[in-house]
Amino acid sequence: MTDYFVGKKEYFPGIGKIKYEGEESDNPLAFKYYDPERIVGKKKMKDHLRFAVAYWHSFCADGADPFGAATHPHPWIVDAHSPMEAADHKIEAAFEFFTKLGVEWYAFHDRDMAPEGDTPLESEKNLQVLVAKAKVLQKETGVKLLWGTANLFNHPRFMNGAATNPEFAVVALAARQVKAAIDATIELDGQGYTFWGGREGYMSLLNTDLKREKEHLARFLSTARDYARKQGFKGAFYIEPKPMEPTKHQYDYDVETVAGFLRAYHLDNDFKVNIEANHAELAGHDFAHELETAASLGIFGSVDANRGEPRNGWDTDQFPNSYYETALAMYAILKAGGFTTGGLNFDAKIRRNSVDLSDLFEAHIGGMDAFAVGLEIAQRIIDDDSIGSFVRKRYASFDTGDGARFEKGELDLTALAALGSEYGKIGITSGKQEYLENVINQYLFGL
Ligand code: XLS
Ligand code: NI
Ligand code: NI
Repeated sequence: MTDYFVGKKEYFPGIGKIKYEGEESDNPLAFKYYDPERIVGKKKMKDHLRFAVAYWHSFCADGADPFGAATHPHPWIVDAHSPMEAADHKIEAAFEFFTKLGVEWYAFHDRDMAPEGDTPLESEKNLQVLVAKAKVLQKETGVKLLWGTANLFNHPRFMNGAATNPEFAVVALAARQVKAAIDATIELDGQGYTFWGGREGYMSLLNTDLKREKEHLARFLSTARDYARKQGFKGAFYIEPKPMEPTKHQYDYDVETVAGFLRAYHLDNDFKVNIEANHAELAGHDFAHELETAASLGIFGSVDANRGEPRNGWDTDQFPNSYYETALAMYAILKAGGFTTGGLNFDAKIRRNSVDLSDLFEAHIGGMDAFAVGLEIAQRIIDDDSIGSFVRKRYASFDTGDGARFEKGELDLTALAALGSEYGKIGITSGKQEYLENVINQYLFGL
């Protein structure tokens, strides 16, 4: 990858390529742990972690919240004379940022990249112009598309949902938008296409036909899948679970719910999950719980790497910084075999009062360092087989003999019950939770 900015304007002046300087460094604009070329296990760090920058948070979100106006003076917007010119500057700023940071992937919604036009056709044309530019920039910089998606939640027309909207005309418009976003994703050689259920859920059961809405969602996803496959899309489709916000109840509540839905509608061959840490927390789950659940069901796909604020009940989308959490997450991801099409997408935003241009860099650097530490720890746990061997032993009675026959379904209830003849010490075995928690802490402090 080359250092890149298009020459018209440098949007992050004074900031060069971010380098790995090691843990002794006190340079805020350097990696302390993320050393992209370093081999961990069998792969380079960068190939394990596959970091992606989220276009929407880093280049569109402006710091506005329900109580106050924008605070981020995006330099790529202030000197533009039209929405298309702003989009053109923004994509140049984005690729400058990706290359300076040394991230090889990005993710975007259609409307992040190109502004909505006055008609569906104009919106599509706007997107095509920016996609053509993105294609050139990808080629020049080596940055690739992790996944694309459509924003089906911002415009007022989607206030009652998109695929689950009670009005058919809105469903058709949503389909038109998804078709264009799939075309864009294919054109940019995206590894995946994500469906986060923006407003696919309900605010009140009193006005909702829940059965029909869920059937419509399944129908919509099947038709999108069929179209994309016909166009030659080989990547993964992801559903991104979230239990609430913006609706009171989102249909894609959590991984287990999504898995049941995918199976019920025979979508599980094409769809996997994109798991977001903050959404796991909103669903009352640990991040690692969602990752392990997905892996156990064979639908682990990609990750939206962020964190919530445990004392707030909403999607604060902060940058990840807890080594404990990244270690447990990377342990789950490595056990699942690592990423194939997916990666760690920073679906995270800097705070409203983070107004220095360098804040965006520092936020990503911290997140990348946190996952680099998590990866190192997870790899050590796997290499030592310290926890894995304990877990295997815990289930060893199913490896041979009657336990193995039970697993294979060779024992009916009468045969199984006949084997349950002793009381004695059976079942009185320690789960060793505290010991295992201590082991994790030992790894965290490098002892
Ligand atoms: C919102 C979601 C969203 C998706 C992409 O909570 O996290 O940002 O990742 O549509
Ligand atoms: Ni997300
Ligand atoms: Ni989110």
